[in-house]
This record gives sequence, structure tokens and C-alpha cells, in this order.
Amino acid sequence: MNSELPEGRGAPVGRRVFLGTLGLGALGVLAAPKLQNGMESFLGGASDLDPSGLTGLLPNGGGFRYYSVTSSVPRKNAETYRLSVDGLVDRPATYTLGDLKAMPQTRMVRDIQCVTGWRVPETPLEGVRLSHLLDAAGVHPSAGAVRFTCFDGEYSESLTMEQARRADVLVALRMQDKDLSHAHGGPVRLYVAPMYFYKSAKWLSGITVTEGVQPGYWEERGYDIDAWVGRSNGRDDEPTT
Ligand SMILES: Nc1nc2c(c(=O)[nH]1)N[C@H]1C(S)=C(S)[C@@H](COP(=O)(O)O)O[C@H]1N2
Ligand SMILES: [Mo]
Repeated sequence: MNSELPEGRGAPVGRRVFLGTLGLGALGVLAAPKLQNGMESFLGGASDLDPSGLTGLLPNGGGFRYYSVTSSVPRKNAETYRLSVDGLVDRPATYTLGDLKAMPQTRMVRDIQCVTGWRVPETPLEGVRLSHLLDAAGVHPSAGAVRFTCFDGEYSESLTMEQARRADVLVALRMQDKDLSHAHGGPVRLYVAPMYFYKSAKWLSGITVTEGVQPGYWEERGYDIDAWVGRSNGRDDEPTT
């Protein structure tokens, strides 16, 4: 496990950086890009923590950085991928990739913004509105939130029911007008357009309707649950959309 560096990887100094970030609050978050860059040169590209060699800028990634809190993630394809919807719903369901592709698709072009500072402007994302899957499942009136789990076995995220029902929250199948690659969380990731990119859980495998919000992976490590771009994690500027 190498999960303790904020949004980064690397066990050796992870603990210290993690504690520092919590203690510094907003300052710690602002310092994160520097720490991350430092860690990348420290790791020097491919390493045991990054068997893919994808540390840093992805080829053809146009500014994206690769993130995974686990050192490896199983690959899923159209045959093996499944998405379950369960919890406080009338009709729990399990979808294949084909099922999801057959549903109405929504395409949005927005800036992607990581909380550590990097940004990828005007990126097309495409997929099924989360609200569509929630409607299909029949959410109980007592439900207040949605929890997301991933087939990396480690990452999780949450949204309030109100956030989850927004039209700009997708279960995404495509990014930059291509099927989502494994590195970007394919075949299916969450996309929460108005929030920092850590809300957009990669390798999405479970959607569970819950009573209240359960903090996700980074939120248990000090990042804001309501991660509005420009209005969270120590920033109070206007949303940049
Ligand atoms: N399963 C999973 N989802 C994840 C992460 C992760 O480590 N594991 N990292 C998050 C963070 S911090 C960011 S910035 C984006 C990175 O997405 P990318 O690798 O496609 O650039 O994924 C988010 N979703
Ligand atoms: Mo991030």
C-alpha cells in the first residue's frame, strides 16, 4: 500500500507529507502540486510503485496525470465488466458494458481540474447520466446519498443524492471521444463535472444508495467531501467551470 501521499504515490515520505497536509489545511493543499512533482522526479518514472511506467504525464494524455491509489488494477473488458446498483433501491441491478452503451448517452465538454493544480481544458466526456440509473433503480425516499466503489478494490467516493441527480454527473464510457482507456479508469468511470477530479472515481464497479454520505478515499485523508471546483479545499474563488 502506498496511499498516504495526498493524491500521489510513494511510501517513503508519504506519512510525513500526509500529516503535514492535514495540519496545514488549505496551505497543505496548495503545496500538493509541488510535493507531487517532487515525488515524480524522486520515483524517476517507472518503479515498483508504478509498474506501468505511467507516472506523470500520460502519452497522448494532453496534460492528464495518471492516478491510482493501488499499485495495480485488474483489467476489465466488455465481457468481464459489471456495474452493480444496490442499497436503498426497489430494483437492484447489474449492468454489462453493453447494457450501459444501449442507454441514452450524454456528451459534455468541460475543463477537468485536479485539486493539486493541473487542469485539462475543454475535455469531452460521454456516458449515461447517473440520474438515469438511479431512476431505473427506484431510490427509496429515505435515501440521502450515493456511494461509489471501484474494481481496484480500494478507492471509493460519495455524493449527496442532490449532487448525484445533477445533469452534469455521468457514468462515463468515453473521454476525448474515445472509449475510456484502462489508465483513465476504463471501461467505466464516474464523472462529476463541477467538482475536483478526485470525485470522478475510476474503474467504477458499484453504486450503492445509502442513507447518508460516507466519506470517500481522499476525504478520509483530509480532502473536502463537497469538492466544488474553486469553492472547496481551501479555495473560495468563483467556480471556473
Ligand atoms: N479508482 C480510482 N479513481 C480515481 C483515483 C484513484 O486513485 N483511483 N484518483 C482520482 C484523482 S485524485 C484524479 S485527479 C483522477 C485522475 O484521473 P486520470 O488518471 O484519468 O487522470 O482520478 C480520480 N479517481
Ligand atoms: Mo486528483
